[in-house]
Formats: sequence, C-alpha cells, structure tokens
Amino acid sequence: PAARHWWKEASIYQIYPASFYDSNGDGIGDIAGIEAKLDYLQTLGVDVVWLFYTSPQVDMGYDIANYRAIHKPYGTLDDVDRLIAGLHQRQMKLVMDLVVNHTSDQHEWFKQSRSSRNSPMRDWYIWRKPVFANDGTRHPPNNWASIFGGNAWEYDEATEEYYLHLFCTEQPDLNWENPAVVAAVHDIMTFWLDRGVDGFRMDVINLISKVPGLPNAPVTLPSAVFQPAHDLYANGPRLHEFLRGLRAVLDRYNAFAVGEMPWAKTTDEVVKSVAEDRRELNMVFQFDIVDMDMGVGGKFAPREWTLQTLKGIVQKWQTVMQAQGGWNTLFLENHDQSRSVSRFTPHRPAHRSVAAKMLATFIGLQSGTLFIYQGQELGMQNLPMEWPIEEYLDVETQNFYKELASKYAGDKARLQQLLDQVALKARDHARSPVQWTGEANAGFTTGTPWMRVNDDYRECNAQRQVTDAGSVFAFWRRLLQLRRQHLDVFVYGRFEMVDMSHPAVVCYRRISTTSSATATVVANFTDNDERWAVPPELWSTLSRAKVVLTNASTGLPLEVHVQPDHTVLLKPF
Ligand code: TEU
Ligand code: CA
Repeated sequence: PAARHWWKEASIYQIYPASFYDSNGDGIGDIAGIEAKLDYLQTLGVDVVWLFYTSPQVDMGYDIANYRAIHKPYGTLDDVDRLIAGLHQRQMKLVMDLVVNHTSDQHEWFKQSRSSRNSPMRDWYIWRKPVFANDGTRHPPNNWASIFGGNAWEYDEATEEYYLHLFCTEQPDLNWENPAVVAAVHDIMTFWLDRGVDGFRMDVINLISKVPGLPNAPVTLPSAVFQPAHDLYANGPRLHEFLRGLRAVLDRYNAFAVGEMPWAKTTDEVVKSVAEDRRELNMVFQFDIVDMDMGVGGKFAPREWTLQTLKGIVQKWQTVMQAQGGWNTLFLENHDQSRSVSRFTPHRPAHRSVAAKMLATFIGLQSGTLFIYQGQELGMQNLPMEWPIEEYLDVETQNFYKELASKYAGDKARLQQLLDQVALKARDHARSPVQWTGEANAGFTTGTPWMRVNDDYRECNAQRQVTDAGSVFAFWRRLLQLRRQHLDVFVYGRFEMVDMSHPAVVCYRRISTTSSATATVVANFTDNDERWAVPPELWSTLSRAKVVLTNASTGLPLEVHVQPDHTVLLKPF
C-alpha cells in the first residue's frame, strides 16, 4: 500500500487572486481579500490554498517580472506573511505557483540578456540566429508554433537574433541548459520556503527540458505555417534530472510540489515523475480529461467525447498510479478550463446544482489529491452564450479570435461554430469574479470589477449556499468530510471501475486495504432517467449498503438496488 503523507490527504483549493475577493474597491481581487475569506475556506473544509504573484499581467501573472515581489494590486510581502500566518493558525497551508519555464520580457534577466549578444546573461534565454532563404528572406530557426498562436520565435532587431517563446511574445523561455538558471530557480524557491510557503504548483514543468538542437516539427497542420511541436519541447531528455534538483530543495523543508504536465508523451513518462522512490515531483496535473474535447486543430477545435472515453481515462490513471507507486491529482477545473457543469454535463440552468453535485462525487471520491477551483464549490457555470466576444479578456481567447475572425471573415457559419467553442471552452469562464452575494457585482467588489460578473449571481452565490443544507457548497463540504473520515477507503484504498461500457452511468468502487470497508459510487451523467443493471457480484454488498452521500432530491437512488430485478433507476444526474 502507498505510504501515508499529508499532501495525499489534503484537499487543495485554488484561488485566482484577481477574481476571488476585492478588499479595497479597485475592482481587482487581492491578498487581503483572501485573508477576509479564510473562515469561509475553513468551513468548506479545504486544507491548502494555491495562489500566485508579480507581473505585467499579459498572461495574468504567468509572465513574471520579479519572483520576489507580489503584483502590486494584489498586495505586498507583508500581506503574504499575514496570509501564511492566518492559514497556519487554522492548520491550513499555502502553495505558490512557480512559473520558471519562462519569465516576463520585463524581467531584469531578460532585459540584460537582450541588451547585447555579449551580455553575460545572453545564455539565460534561448537565442538563435535567423535562417536566410536563397531569396534572402529571413526566417525563424525552426517551424514551431507558439501555444498561444503564431510563431514561437520573436526577432530582436537590436541583436539580430530570435528568442524562443512557447507562450506569448512577452514570455521568453528560460534556458535550463545553463546551470546559472537552475541555481537561480532554486534560490527563488528557498526565498518563498523561508517565508513559510508549504509547496509549489510548478507551471508547465515538463517544458523546461527541450529536445537538443531544437529541430523542426513534422508537418501535422498542412494549412499552417507554424507547426505544433509538443513532442519536441515537452519531456526532454534532462527533465528528470532537473526535477530531482527541485525536489532536493523541497526536501529540506518537508514541502511538496505538484507539477503541471501538458503534452506528456506517455503514461510512463508521467509516472516516472511521481513514482515515490524516484524523488522527483509529489504529484502531477496531466491533461487527459480536460483535453478530451479538443480536436486536432487545438483547444478551440471541436471533438466529440463519450462517457466511455472518460471512464477509460480514469481507469488508466487510477490503475497505473496504484500499480507503479505514483500519485495522482484529481481535478475538473482550474483557471485554464471552463466550468465543469457547463462542459461535462448537458448544460441546463435548472440542472446546475444537481449536476455540480454529481461531478463532485465522480471526481472527489477517486484516489489522488483533490483540487477544487474557486467557484466550483458553488457550482458556478460558464458565462452566458449570448455574451459578445469583447467580454472575453484572456490573451489566449483574444489571439485566437483575431486570427480566426480574419481567416473566416467570409464564412459566417464557420465563424459562429468557432464562437460556440469559445462559449464552451475559453479560459475566461473560470476567471469571472467569485459570486459571494446577490448584491451588486455579486459582492465581489464595491468598485468596478476588472471582468464582468456572470449574470446568474442572484441565484448562484456563496451567501445563499452556505446556510442552505441542500446547496452545492453543503454537498462539497460533506464530501470533503467523508473523504477525511475514511482516508483508508477514499485516499489510500484500491480503485476498481465496475462498469466500463454503460454510455450514461459511471460506477466505481473504493476498497480499503487495511479494513473491510468499501464504497461504491454510482453516477448518471445524463439528464434522462437511466436504468443500470447491478452486476451480480455487487448484489449482496449493495443491498446491505448505507447511502452516505446523494444528490437525489427525492428518495435515495441506491435503495432501488434491493428491487428484485437488481436494476437501479437513476434519476437525472
Ligand atoms: O498553462 C499551460 C498550458 O498547458 C496552457 O497553455 C493550456 O494549454 C491552456 O491554458 C489551455 O487553454 C500554464 C498556466 O496554467 C496558464 O495559465 C499559462 O497561460 C501558461 O502555463 C503559461 O505560463
Ligand atoms: Ca483590490
């Protein structure tokens, strides 16, 4: 059985500071706002809070200009110290985002590096000479596309070379092949760990080692000039060496790390990064579930998914981690994903609450460390379909829209299809202000919110839900309690998928390895009544089972198990 650790048992709540709670009326959430809501978080029952820092905000804080200061509108280092004290007083912990694949182009390091080809810091970033074609035209060193659209290389007129930026132009990639960069990152970690931070969420950590020589990517999008190059810049040959270096710093503080790992090539690669005996990361975010509905053309390309696809992903990761001594994270939302009720269940306002509870149960009782994104505990949903594109402020959405609006200018139907994908998947859906009350601006700010508040705040807000025993909030609270009370089942127990093939129903079991306790989760993902035949091996267990958590408003769905035909009638969701 897996070794016990606090970071496996914790439930982690992600805060997106700009949209959490504004304490001073400037329309932007801040650290003092987080402090003001610590009791709310404690009531919910989470153990760890994750947030981040200083930057010109081209990519909302993922372009860092100073690793040792806080973005001014969020507050100061003193505010952080107070927040850490407030959390620790409540036996809660703090996780910081560590964004070290790239910096902002406003970081001193980059300013130095770009100042001249002979700069002592030139080699801190990835600079390459242009390629000149026979006709004399200048081209970037390879054909890589940026993750946020266009070319991954930016030409610097002054020094006549290109630098690599996998994300925005303003986010130059650091050169991890340079030991000085590695040492600088270790120093940043020490700086925050000394302040009392308990761990890090490491942004795109598997991109820090790239394939040597940075070769051209194969042409997979023939109509595009620049090609997706994930296989060349993700999980490069030195990744595990770098991860072990980061872990050595963490180990001096008993701190932990969750690595974000998009585009990992194989399951094995991911497991290697978290297998306990390898001493690399404690856990990773892998993207199989949240990439399930993305087509070949990228994030905004549509792709149909089925419940069997989802079950296959769950089954694969739950089994592989358990078999190979790795550790999972469990998440359906974060600041880069749209709202799970709108995305993974049939989107109908009348079903919002019951669907949110179903998803909570589905994800929240699996094995792994559970992450909840702000607003998910309230069942917040996507922005309304009819909102115009101007309300979407995220750089990814904006870049994408600019590119496509011109490309499909003559084709209204095609353009509409793309806008529908934005309405379904844009990162903006997760970034609208948290809905605290039914008052103006959902009680998020007394000023003008930096981003428009979702129209549904009068029905969906924390004030209503905290006191309502039937709310999504109350449901999450009970679920987190249950998880904590039965660690041997829900955190350390074995996972078994019961029904891989039913198109509408998920059923899995959790089985303690230290006692006779077991739990069975049954969920209907559709908004129809569904009949599900209980497998014979579960007849006796389920007829004796006690229902401990249900989102059914009338009756308890599991009571139906004792009916003679051993069929469960599952109400919508
Ligand atoms: O995200 C990495 C990542 O893989 C995203 O580009 C993801 O593909 C995209 O957001 C999907 O829409 C991290 C951060 O979470 C994200 O907010 C940053 O923009 C990105 O890194 C760059 O730092
Ligand atoms: Ca503020």
